[in-house]
This record gives sequence, C-alpha cells and structure tokens, in this order.
Amino acid sequence: MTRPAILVARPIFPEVLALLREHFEVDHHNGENALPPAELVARLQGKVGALTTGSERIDAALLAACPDLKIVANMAVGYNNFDVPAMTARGVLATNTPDVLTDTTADFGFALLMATARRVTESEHFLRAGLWTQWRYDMFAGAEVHGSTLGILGMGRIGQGIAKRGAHGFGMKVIYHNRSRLSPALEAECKATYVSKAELLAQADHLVLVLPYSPESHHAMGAAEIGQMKPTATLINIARGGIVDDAALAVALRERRIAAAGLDVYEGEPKVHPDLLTVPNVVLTPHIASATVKTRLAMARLAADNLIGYLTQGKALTPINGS
Ligand code: 8YV
Repeated sequence: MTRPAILVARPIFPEVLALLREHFEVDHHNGENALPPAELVARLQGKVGALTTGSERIDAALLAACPDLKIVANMAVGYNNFDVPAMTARGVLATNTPDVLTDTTADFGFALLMATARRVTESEHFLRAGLWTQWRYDMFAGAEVHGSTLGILGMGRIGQGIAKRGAHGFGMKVIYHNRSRLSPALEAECKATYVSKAELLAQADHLVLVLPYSPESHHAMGAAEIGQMKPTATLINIARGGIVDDAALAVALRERRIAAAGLDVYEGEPKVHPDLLTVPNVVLTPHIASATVKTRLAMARLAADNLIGYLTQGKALTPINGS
C-alpha cells in the first residue's frame, strides 16, 4: 500500500524528519528561504499533509489549487498565516503548537525587556567599537525594572507567564488589557490588575505585546498609541509583526518620545524597516522567542504528532478547527 505523501516546508530536526518518514512519503524543502507561493502550490500537489512554520500562507487560493490537502500542521502557536475559515470550508484541518513554548517564550519576553530597559546591546556595540575609554555617571543609565509597572497587552498563556515573572520575580506592579478579563483566580495567580487600553498605555513603564495578530490587532500600536506612552517607557513586541506600526515606532524612538523598544517580530519579516536599523535605542532579534533547542524540538514533534495522529488515526493532538 502506498503511504500518504506530505510536504515538510522548512528545514527541521533530523529525528523529526526520520519519525515522519516512518509514516509518510516525505517531500522536504530543506532550503533556508521559505517556498514562494507558486512553488508551495507546486510542491503540495498530491500531498495530503504539510508541516509549515509561520511563513507559509495557507489561503483559499492555495487550498483551491491543492485539493488533496487534508491537514496543515503549523510549527508555531500563532497561526495568522492560516485562513482558518477557508480551511474549515474545504475540510482541511489546521493545527498549531500551544503550551510547549509558553514558558520559553515568556522567558524571552523578559530577556528582551531587560536588554531593552538596561541598554544591553547598545552598550555592547559601544564596547565592541572601542569607544569605552572614559566613565560617566550616566553612561548607559537605563530604566529600572524591579518595582516598576509592567503592562501587558494580550493576556493569554504567554502573557500570564510574563506577568508571573514580573510580579513574583521582580516585584513589579502588573497591569494588563485583553479582549476578555481573566478569572479572579487567574488574576490573583498572576498578581495582575485589569485596566483599559488607555490606562495601560499611560501607566506602563514597560509594555509587552503578546496578543495574536488579526485584522483587528493590525497597528494596535500606531503613532497615536505610542504617543500615549510615558516618554521614559519601553515597548516590547514578541507577538507578531503588524501589531506595531514599525515606521511610526522608528520615528518615536528617534525623537525619544519613548525611551526604547525591543522587537522580536516585524512587519514583512524577515525584512526589517530600514529606519529601525539606524536608531540606537532599539534591541532587534530575529523572531527567536521560542528558540531553545528543547522547545523547538517539542514544537517540531508536536507538529509531526499532529500529522501522524490525524492521517493515521483521524485524531490530532492540538487542532484549531476540528478534531
Ligand atoms: C515560531 C512563533 O518560532 O509560535 C509562534 O507563534 O512565533 C514562534 O514560536 C515561529 O512562528 C516559526 O514557526
């Protein structure tokens, strides 16, 4: 009997590829760049499953051109690269990788917050450039983290992880805004107080964005919202590109309307807005919030297990739009 054919659209751990090869005929795109849409469609011909990352757009046009597809397993918790209603309409299962990356991503949110507030990379560039010849009382003096007010926009699992780190580890006052308010028990666990978005922007010393990307959250932090923040505040985006208006942020950073920003995600990544590359008060990382070896392996295994479970037994572990 011929085995089901799948596409693995990105380089992946050899052991996960070997596991998939025990069950499927695997076509593996092992290139460093994402497949352009037309090539993705071509490679998906005759495939019943695909393992994707956030870079492959699965929309109505692609689905119409790939009628054999039954499941697309994203190796990411975010799935804004999926048109879920279109997938549901075509009977294609969508899966993601929740939970396995929560703490690792929350750790990184804090790493970026600390690096930004305490000017870690800016000062390293200064040192590497051989500019450290003198001492000044205000040399790379940054913003206090412990005891300050931590604002969180988006309070899902990762937001809660960041709240707990801030409240319990750094004695921060935690405020948050979210589409829905947490239960009193969860608010108590996170030591977090619900506020309006306007209050969040006005009161946060450090504002971390952890909300999912959707048309509604597009430019949730535009020029007007950034303008409502304290001039001493830092802004951290570990959510998705497009939630922040990167061009407006670059202007605000250059004009010191906020103190600093830390970004792991960008509009149109892997491209980065050129103005962000020239302002000193921003820490830039290439979408690595979930990147520990252990967590990336857990994400890859979960995506693989979703494909194996669904295509061999009709049951995925973490479905978005079905079983
Ligand atoms: C992924 C992420 O590494 O899980 C997510 O939503 O943004 C990251 O953990 C990235 O999407 C590549 O799959």
